Amino acid sequence: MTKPEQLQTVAVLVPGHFHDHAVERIERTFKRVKIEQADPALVTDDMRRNVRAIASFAGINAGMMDALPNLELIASFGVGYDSVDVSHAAAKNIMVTNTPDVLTEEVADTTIGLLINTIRDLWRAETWLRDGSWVRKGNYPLSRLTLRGRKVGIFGMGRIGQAIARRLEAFDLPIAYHNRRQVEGLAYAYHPTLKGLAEAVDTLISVAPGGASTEKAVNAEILSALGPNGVFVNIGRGSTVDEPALAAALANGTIAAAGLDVFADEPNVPKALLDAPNTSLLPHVGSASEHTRRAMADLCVDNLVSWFTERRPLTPVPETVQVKARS
Ligand code: NAP
Ligand code: 8YV
Repeated sequence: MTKPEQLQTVAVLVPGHFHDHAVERIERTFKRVKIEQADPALVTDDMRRNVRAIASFAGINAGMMDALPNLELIASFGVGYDSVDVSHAAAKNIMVTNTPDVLTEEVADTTIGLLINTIRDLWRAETWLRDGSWVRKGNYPLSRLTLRGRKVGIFGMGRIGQAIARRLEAFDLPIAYHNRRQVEGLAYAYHPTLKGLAEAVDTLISVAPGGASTEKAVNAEILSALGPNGVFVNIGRGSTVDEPALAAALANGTIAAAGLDVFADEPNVPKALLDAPNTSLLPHVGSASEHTRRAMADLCVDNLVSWFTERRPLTPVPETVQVKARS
């Protein structure tokens, strides 16, 4: 254990740009070590000898972990940690923490906004007002789609999925979901396959994590099962979608519209999705309010403090929960 007043001796590596409040707390509490990006080629001898933790937005790969023999903890900023090689971390006895719960309600709010924006064309209607079309051309055309009468399926009924479902209950819409395991005590209809869920609903919201088990899970077959009145919303990870298949489904009427906050190769968005008249696109802003990002920053740094003072993490990811602190 390190006494709180001795934390200044603990070197914490912070790659690239990081959240201002987190940086300020890390500087006040620990010895912050800067590196341009999480690239093992940039690791100096001094870092190799001294760095005991990383606090990062960015992905941390096996090479980066191997370059830092005294690394004990990766405090990842965000609930999704698909960009951290957690199996390598577990094998090397490195703890990984994330920032769950503190962003759940914010991300669920954003999802509902994106869903309505997509279905009721609100961003185009606002552009119509702002560019003078209302004055020159008259009323904005009626929206082709409505939320009324829809059946909603949630792919990834975890913390955020359940917060989205709670909101949708107030909209009087039936809700179903797909996870690998049924959630005990949850009254919504469970589908053991994503295809079964897509067949049963006309509105599919994906809030599943990234990673090998969900890679391109939303593909041509799933979109075809959703059908021509289908709306797809993705607030989870871009890697879960076959983007060329989605662009084709939007162009040929296989589904009606899509609302996307996340993309496979951020910040690059495929031109076919940008040009499609039936998409609503956001630049990964699910949790992006000052309030929620500050709460995420605090939890990220609280994990560092707890690890080095109490030798236990606050919010370890399941894959490294068994990792023990070195004495
Ligand atoms: P969570 O509580 O862990 O929920 C994830 C859910 O996905 C679980 O219910 C899990 O159930 C299910 N799942 C995982 N792998 C699956 C698979 N292969 N097939 C089917 N279902 C699967 O996580 P959360 O806090 O709700 O966050 C979910 C994700 O949202 C994050 O991982 C992140 O990628 C994304 N996110 C995005 C933003 C944004 O700004 N757009 C913000 C925050 C989070 P089973 O284990 O039973 O399958
Ligand atoms: C953040 C997210 O945009 O928490 C997540 O998984 O995707 C978002 O909240 C991201 O973590 C910022 O790095």
